[in-house]
Amino acid sequence: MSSVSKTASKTPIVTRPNEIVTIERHILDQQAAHPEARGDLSKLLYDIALTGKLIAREVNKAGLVDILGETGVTNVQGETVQKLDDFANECFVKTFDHGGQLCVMGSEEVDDPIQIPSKFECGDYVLLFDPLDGSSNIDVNVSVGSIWSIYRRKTESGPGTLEDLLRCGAEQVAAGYVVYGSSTMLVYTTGEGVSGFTLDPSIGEFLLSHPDMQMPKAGTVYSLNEGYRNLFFDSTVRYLEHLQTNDPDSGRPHSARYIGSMVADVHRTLLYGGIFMYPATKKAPGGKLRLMYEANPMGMIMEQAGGMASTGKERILDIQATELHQRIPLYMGSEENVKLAVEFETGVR
Ligand code: AHM
Ligand code: MG
Repeated sequence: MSSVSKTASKTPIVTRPNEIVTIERHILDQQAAHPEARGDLSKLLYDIALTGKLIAREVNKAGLVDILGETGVTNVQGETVQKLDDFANECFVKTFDHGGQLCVMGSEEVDDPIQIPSKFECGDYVLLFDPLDGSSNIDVNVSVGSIWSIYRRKTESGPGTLEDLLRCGAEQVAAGYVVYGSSTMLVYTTGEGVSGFTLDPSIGEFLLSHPDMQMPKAGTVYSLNEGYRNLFFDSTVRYLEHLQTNDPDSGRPHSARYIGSMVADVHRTLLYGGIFMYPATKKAPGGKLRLMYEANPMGMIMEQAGGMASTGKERILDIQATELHQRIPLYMGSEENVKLAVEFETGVR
């Protein structure tokens, strides 16, 4: 492949639905296509929507923090104001620890596995989540998000263990994210394509706004923290130089866009095409982003939308996790763009 096609789409490919479909209805319709399903996965997905709404409500109030009270202190109502990432983490835990569908959870904010309290039943599924990714951006009103993935347990019964959490991304049964932006959107997959829902805050419902999301095969936007250029390995620098070389026939130079909030950067990449990357650096040879909480769920979304997700050398979803908070270099986005990045990273170019 010589380069990314110059006919790459600059407008998102979005099919507008003709009907009003709530996320509940969509989940029910998906479940109906699987008569053998017991409804546990559906219940988990309803609760993801609930958690997204609870966190959206608090994120939207973030700008009022000076009026309502600083985090960590007592506000005028006599309540302690929590840091938003702690609040988001607690929202996930409190929503999911008693439903009977999960046997264990893992959170980017918590060092160890989160067990289901013994007074509640354990179920067949496992939930991993990054409750509020990019939270350092909240003070400047930049979009942040929650990322999650669901697996079937590996152990037979009882409380879940590390074995249930340390998985290969290809085993995910569902994954998605909620982006708290100019509107709140929930995007998810159960392995049958990707659907996007926009929160109508006036009725408190996620409505299907982006059915069957497919990303462009190629795009002309690259997204990474170029401030680390001097720390990148030669293969990455050569790839960047290629993207920046003037070659109008093949659509170069590409444009750079980097928010520094993964959910927002990946969401844009899903809609417009192109590539989002967080490569290995000489300072962080294993990369920064987390395999279980960020790379796997976003990788599944990308693949289900027709894109790719790679470490630069291998498919993200093929990696067997060995540590709960394992980091990984990351290249994800349109198929042509990721293939080209892999060619540079593997020395083919
Ligand atoms: P976090 O989990 O501590 O929020 O870090 C993850 C974030 C991502 O949202 C983003 O892509 C990346 O860190 C930005 O890192 P950098 O500031 O090094 O570019
Ligand atoms: Mg994160």
